[in-house]
Amino acid sequence: MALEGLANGIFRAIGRLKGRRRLDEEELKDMLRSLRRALQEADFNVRQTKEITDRLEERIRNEEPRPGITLQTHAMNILYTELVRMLGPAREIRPHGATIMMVGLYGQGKTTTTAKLAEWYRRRHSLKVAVIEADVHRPGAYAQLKQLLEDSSVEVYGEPDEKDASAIVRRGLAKHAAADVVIVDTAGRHRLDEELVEELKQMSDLMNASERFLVIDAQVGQAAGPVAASFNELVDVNGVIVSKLDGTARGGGALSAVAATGAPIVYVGTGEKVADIEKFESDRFISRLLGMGDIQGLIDLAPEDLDEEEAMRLTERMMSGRFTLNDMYKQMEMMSKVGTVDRLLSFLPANMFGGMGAMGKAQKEGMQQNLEKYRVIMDSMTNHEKDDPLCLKAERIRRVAHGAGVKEKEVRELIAQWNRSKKMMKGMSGNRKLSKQMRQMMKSGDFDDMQNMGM
Ligand SMILES: Nc1nc2c(ncn2[C@@H]2O[C@H](COP(=O)(O)OP(=O)(O)OP(=O)(O)O)[C@@H](O)[C@H]2O)c(=O)[nH]1
Ligand SMILES: [Mg+2]
Repeated sequence: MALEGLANGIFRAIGRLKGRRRLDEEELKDMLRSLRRALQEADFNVRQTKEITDRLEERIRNEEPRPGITLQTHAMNILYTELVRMLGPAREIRPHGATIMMVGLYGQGKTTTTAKLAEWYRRRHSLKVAVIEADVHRPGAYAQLKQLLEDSSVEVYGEPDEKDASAIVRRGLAKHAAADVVIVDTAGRHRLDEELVEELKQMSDLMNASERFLVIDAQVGQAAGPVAASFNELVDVNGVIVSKLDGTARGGGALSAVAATGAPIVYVGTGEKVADIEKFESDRFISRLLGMGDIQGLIDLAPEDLDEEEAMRLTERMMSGRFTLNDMYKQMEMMSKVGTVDRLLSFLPANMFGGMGAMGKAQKEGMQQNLEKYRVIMDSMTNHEKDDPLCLKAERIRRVAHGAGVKEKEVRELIAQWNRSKKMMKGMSGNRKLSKQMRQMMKSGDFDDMQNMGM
């Protein structure tokens, strides 16, 4: 997960409140100091760090947690609100009909992000997408973009030998006039100099770009602020994409510094692969960071071949408290389609699956291997057994193990896993606030009120 260090730091600080009803002066100071350190390590600046910790201190001193809410949850909720406020409201992008110009300094991830966005719009919005490579300075830019999209039906336009970027854009736009959305990758620079400014302005005018997306590497931390501000002034950036959030401890600083300039963060990059992009909405992002889960993000993550209706049916059943081995099987099937378990778990509340969200890396890898094995075992079961795993006593277990070519112990493990998942599902369906929200969400098809469910 991105910003893992920050999350751990916050958990360490707020974790001191676990099981406590109040704090003495020294404990409170200790907790705030530890939180301050976590924020600073994530490269939040001094002012932002102070703002957040001051607010927390004030509210912990003066507010009683609502009845039934522990001091720890109370503190988490305060932090949630403060961080969301700091990162600002989301901006909705309507890609249909858009012409998008990508801008940014050298090596920030423009070309990679161009491919990521193209795939995102093709997959998530079912749009016909074309990309144009207009970087005439970086050798091999066209080949790079082409390669990133080699498995995709996105059209890649480029003229590797042409030196005039505007000419490429003009011809590319003409050729792909029928595309629903066109994304143009441009050249980077060492810094924003006159020449680049001219080139960008010219190109922006030429393509009449409806979106001007600035790509900034999260690694630069707070320095992302001035970069965003200067690009903003020149080409009126209307969306910032913070890339490489996966590879740095300083991402918190980059995000907060960009937000402070007033330019909305619209996506974040979380890896080198084309699929490693996420829509950025501060509330959902922070909710995940603080282990509260992000259901919409989970749905966004699902690949196109995931049966959404099936996912809904499954959710409904989960909420009803009924959960057969078949349900778990389907759930696992979805998980394996989504990609790594690790990625999936980062979207779930930390206490889901009996704390699986907080599993170590080795444990998570272990789980991935288990998925395969469980699948084989279940294939040896009758439907009745999958519906009602409790009927699996010694003799049936022996038969299933034999059929699947595994040890009996492994069949028992599967049943134990199902038992744990079932308990967790029960816990969720017992959470009335959550069930109500889930049901409403399913009825209205509006997922936005799923945020901060406080599971
Ligand atoms: N880990 C990680 N790496 C990324 C991400 N986005 C881009 N990269 C890597 O960063 C490097 C530079 O990315 P490019 O897309 O070539 O950057 P660029 O801005 O087009 O670079 P120039 O065209 O040279 O200015 C590549 O090695 C990418 O794989 C990300 O979100 N996470
Ligand atoms: Mg490039």
